[in-house]
Amino acid sequence: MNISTENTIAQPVGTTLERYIMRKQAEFPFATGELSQLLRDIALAGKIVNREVNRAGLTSIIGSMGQQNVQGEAQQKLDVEANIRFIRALTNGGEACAVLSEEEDDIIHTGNCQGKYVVAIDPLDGSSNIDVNISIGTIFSIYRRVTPVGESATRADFLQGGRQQVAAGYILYGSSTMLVYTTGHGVAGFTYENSLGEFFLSHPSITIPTSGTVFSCNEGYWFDYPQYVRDYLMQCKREGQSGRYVGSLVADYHRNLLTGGIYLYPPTGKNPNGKLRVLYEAFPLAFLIEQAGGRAESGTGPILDIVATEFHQRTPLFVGSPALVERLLTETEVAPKEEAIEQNHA
Ligand code: P6P
Repeated sequence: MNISTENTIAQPVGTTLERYIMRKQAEFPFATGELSQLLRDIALAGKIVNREVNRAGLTSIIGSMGQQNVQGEAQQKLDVEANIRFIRALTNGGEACAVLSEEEDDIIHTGNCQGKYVVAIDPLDGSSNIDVNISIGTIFSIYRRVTPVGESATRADFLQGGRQQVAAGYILYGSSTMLVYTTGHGVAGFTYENSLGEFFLSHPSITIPTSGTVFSCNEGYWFDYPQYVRDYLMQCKREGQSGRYVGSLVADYHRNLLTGGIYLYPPTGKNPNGKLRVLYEAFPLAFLIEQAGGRAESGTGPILDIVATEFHQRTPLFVGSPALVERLLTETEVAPKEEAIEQNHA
C-alpha cells in the first residue's frame, strides 16, 4: 500500500517539541544539550500545570490561599501549585542552579551548582482570572550564570541586562495550551495535544504584523495615564480601532503577536513605575517580540536596554507591532521622554 500524505488515514501528527529541540540543537555543533534539557524541564512543568488549570474547577485548587505573596498580592492556590511545580521541575532537571520566581522574595537555590543557567519565572500570571475561567499564562526567562560553575548563584546571575537572555518564552493556558519560545533564532509556537501529552509544532516561525488595529490597556486608569498615552489612545479611537483587554498579560500579548496590535501598561498612580515586572515579564516578552519583528519600550527606551537592579522591579511596558509602538512614541503631542522629564521636575 502506498502510504502517502494524500491518504485520509495515518495523517502525520507533526513535529514534537522534543524533536524540534533536538533538530535545533544539532544546528549548533558546540551545543552541549543543557539548554535543551532546561526547555524540556519547563515544558514538563507546563504540562502538569496545564492539567491542574484544566481541572481547577473540579478540585479544591481554585480560590485564594487567604494570604499574600511577596508582592503583597492575593495568592491564589494555583499560584502556589504552579510555583512548586516549576521550581521542582527545574530542580530535578539539574540544569538550573537557581530560580527567581514572582512568588518568592529571594533566589531559590536548586542545589545544582554545576548548572550553567538561571531561570526567572512568573509561574502563573493573571491568576486572578482562574476562578472565572479566563486564559492565564506562565512567563520565563533564561540566563547563562555569570558566577563560576560549582558555586552557589548570586544576585549578579539574575541582575543582568535584557539582552543577555539566552532564551525566553511563555505557556498560554487558553482555549488550547501553547508553548511559545525563542533562543534568539526566531520564535516558534507549539500546541499541546492532551490525548498524547505532547506539544506539537504549530507555529514554526512567528512574526508579528508590522501594524494593527488593536490596543490593549486598562482604560480605568485613563486619568492616571501620561498625556502622550491618552493622545495615542484618542487617535486609535478616532480611527475606529478595537480595544481588546483580557486582563491577562499572556493572553493579550499572544493575540497581538499573531494578529497585530499593541499592549500598554503605562505608569499609573497606583504603580508609578508601571505594574509589570522587568525580569520575568517585560524582559522575556520583549526578547520574544524583537525576535518576532516587533518592539517593546518602557517609554524612555527599549525594554531590553534596561539593566535590572532589583529582583522584582517594575517597568512601564508598551509592546507589539513596531509601527504602533513607533507611533505611540513619536506621533503624540508630548514625546514620552519630554513628559517624563517634566514630571520629574514637577
Ligand atoms: P490591571 C495580571 O495581574 C497582570 O499582571 C497581567 O496579567 C495583566 O495584563 C495586568 O496585570 C492587569 O492589571 O491593573 O489592568 O488589573
